[in-house]
Amino acid sequence: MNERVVVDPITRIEGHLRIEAEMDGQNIAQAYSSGTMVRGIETILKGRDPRDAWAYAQRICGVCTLVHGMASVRSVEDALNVDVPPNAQLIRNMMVGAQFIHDHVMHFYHLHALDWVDVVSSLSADPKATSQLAQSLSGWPKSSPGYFADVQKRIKQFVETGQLGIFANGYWGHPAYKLPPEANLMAVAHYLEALGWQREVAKLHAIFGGKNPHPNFVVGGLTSPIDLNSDSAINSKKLSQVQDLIKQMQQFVAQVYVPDTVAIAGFYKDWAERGEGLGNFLCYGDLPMSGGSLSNTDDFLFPRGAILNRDLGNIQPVDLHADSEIQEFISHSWYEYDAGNEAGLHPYAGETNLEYDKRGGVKPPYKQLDVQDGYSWLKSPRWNSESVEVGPLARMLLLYADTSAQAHPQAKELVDSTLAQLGLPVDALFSTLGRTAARTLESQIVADAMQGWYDQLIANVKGGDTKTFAEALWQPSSWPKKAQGAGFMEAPRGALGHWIVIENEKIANYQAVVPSTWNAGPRDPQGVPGAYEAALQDNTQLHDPKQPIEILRTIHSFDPCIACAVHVADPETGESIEIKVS
Ligand code: NFE
Ligand code: MG
Repeated sequence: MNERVVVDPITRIEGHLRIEAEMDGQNIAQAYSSGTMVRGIETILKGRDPRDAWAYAQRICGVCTLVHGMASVRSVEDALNVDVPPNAQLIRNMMVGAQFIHDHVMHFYHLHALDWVDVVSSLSADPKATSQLAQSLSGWPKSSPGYFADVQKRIKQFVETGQLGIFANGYWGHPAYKLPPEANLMAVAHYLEALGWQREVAKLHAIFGGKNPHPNFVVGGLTSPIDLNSDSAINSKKLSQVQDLIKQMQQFVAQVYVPDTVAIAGFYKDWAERGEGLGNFLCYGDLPMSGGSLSNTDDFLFPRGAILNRDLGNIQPVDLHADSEIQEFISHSWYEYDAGNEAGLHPYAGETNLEYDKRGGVKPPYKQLDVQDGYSWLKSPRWNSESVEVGPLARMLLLYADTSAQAHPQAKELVDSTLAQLGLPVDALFSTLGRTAARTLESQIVADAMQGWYDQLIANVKGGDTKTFAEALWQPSSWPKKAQGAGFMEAPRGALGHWIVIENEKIANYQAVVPSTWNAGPRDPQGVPGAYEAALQDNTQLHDPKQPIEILRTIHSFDPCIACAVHVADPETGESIEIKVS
C-alpha cells in the first residue's frame, strides 16, 4: 500500500478538518478532505418562525459572524417579496465589507502567514535593515529600527522561556521557508499589530448591528433607525466613527497587507505553479453598488457568473433561481438521503439525515477514512454537475475577465500591476499563491467601495431619507400559506446560499450551502474531487512527510471554515494534533 500522510486536525482554521494524502513517492497522488464535526443547525431551524431564523442561522459560524444572519434574512425577504430600503442595503454592504476586510487580514496574518514566515528566523534579523526594508515597501509609520528591535525582544523572551505560546508547534527551520530574517521580523511585527487593528474594525458591526460577533438583523431592513440627533439611533457621532473606521481599514490594507503580500509572494513564486486544482470557479455575485434591489445583478460589485476550465474569455451565465443548477450530493458523505445516496437534491428539497450508523455501524471519524464510501460530514455541492471553487480567487477572476459595460477597471489594473511587479504571467493566478493574492487584492477593492457606500448613505440622510426598514409583510397572517425563497451572497470565503421553505407561517425546510462546503466537500458520485482535494493533487511534493507544510500552504490558501461547512464537536474522539505516516 502507498504511504498515507494524515493531518488531523489541520490547525489555524475554524472547525475540524482532516486531510489524508496517498503518496506516490514524494508526490501527493490522491487527497481526501474530511469534515469530522457534525452540527445540526438546519434541523434545529425546522418548525420555527422564519422571522427568527437569522438568529439561529448566524450561529453556524463564529468567524464569518454576520454572513449567515444576512443570508437568512435575505432568504425570508426573497420568499415574501420584500425589497429592503436603500439605506439598509448600503449599511448591510458596509457590514459585509467590514467582515471581508477583518476576515481577510486575520486570515493572512494569523492563519496563513506562518506557512511562509519563520518566526524563529526573525531572531537573527538586523532591526536597522528591517526598518529599511519596511520603509522601502510602504509609508506605514511603525517602521523605525527601535520598533523592530522591541518586537524582536518580545519574540526572544518567548523563545528563551521555551514557551513560544501562540507560535508553538510551527515547522521552524524547515527548508521550505525562504524569507530572509528581516522579512520574517517585519511580518511577525505586522502579525502582532493586526491583532489590535482587528479589534477596532469589529466596532463597525457594533455600531450598525448592536454587537460583534453576531450583530442583530431583522427581516425587512435594519434594527436601528437613523436619527442624527438621537442617542439611541445611528446618529452623527456614530457615523463619524464609521468614517474613521473605514479610513483605518483602507490604511492597513493599502500600507501593510498589500505590500506584505507582494513582498512575501516574491520569494515563493514556485507556488504559482502548484495547487490550482479544478480550474472551475463560481460566483453568486453581491454588494449592490447603489444600494438597490438584489434583482439588479448589473449593479453588483462582484459579478455573478462561472468560469470553467480556466476559460477567462467565456464567462458562463448563472441562474440561481433555476431549479436544477445547484444540487448537493452525499455519495461520499456520512449522510443518508431518502431518495437514495446517489441522488442530487436541490436545496429546497434538501435533506440532512444524520444516519451514518446505517453505513456499517462505524462512527466517524474512522482511524482511516473509507474513501470508497462516506468519509466526510460535508456534502458535495455541484453547479450544473460541475465541481467548482468559490471564494476570493473566483471573484477576482470574474472581475478580471469581465468585459461588459459593468467591468471593473480597478480590478484589472490591480491584478495586472501585481503580476507585473512579481514578473508572473496571468496563468499564475490559478494556484495556491494566486488564491492568497486574490484575497489581498479584493480587500483593497472592498475597502475602496466602503467609502462610496458611506458617502451615498450620508447623501440620502442629508436629503431627508432616513428609512431603514420595509414594514411590508411583517405580520405572518398576511403571508401566503406556502412560500419559498433563497438568500444569496458573497461571504469572505465565497458563494453562500440559504434556502427556506415556509408553510403555515413556520419553517418547513431550511438548507444552507456554504463556501467551505463547495471547496472542502468530498468526491461526488462520479468520483470528481472537491476543490481542496483537486488542489492538493496538483503538483504537490512533500519534502518531509512528518512536516507536511506543503499541505498546509494549499489548504490554508482556501481559508477553511469547517464550522460553516458542516453547519458540536464529537466529544468522543478527543484527538489533538496528529500527523500520522503509515
Ligand atoms: Ni465560517 Fe463562512 C465564510 C460562510 S465559510 S467562515 O466566509 O458562509 O464557508
Ligand atoms: Mg447544508
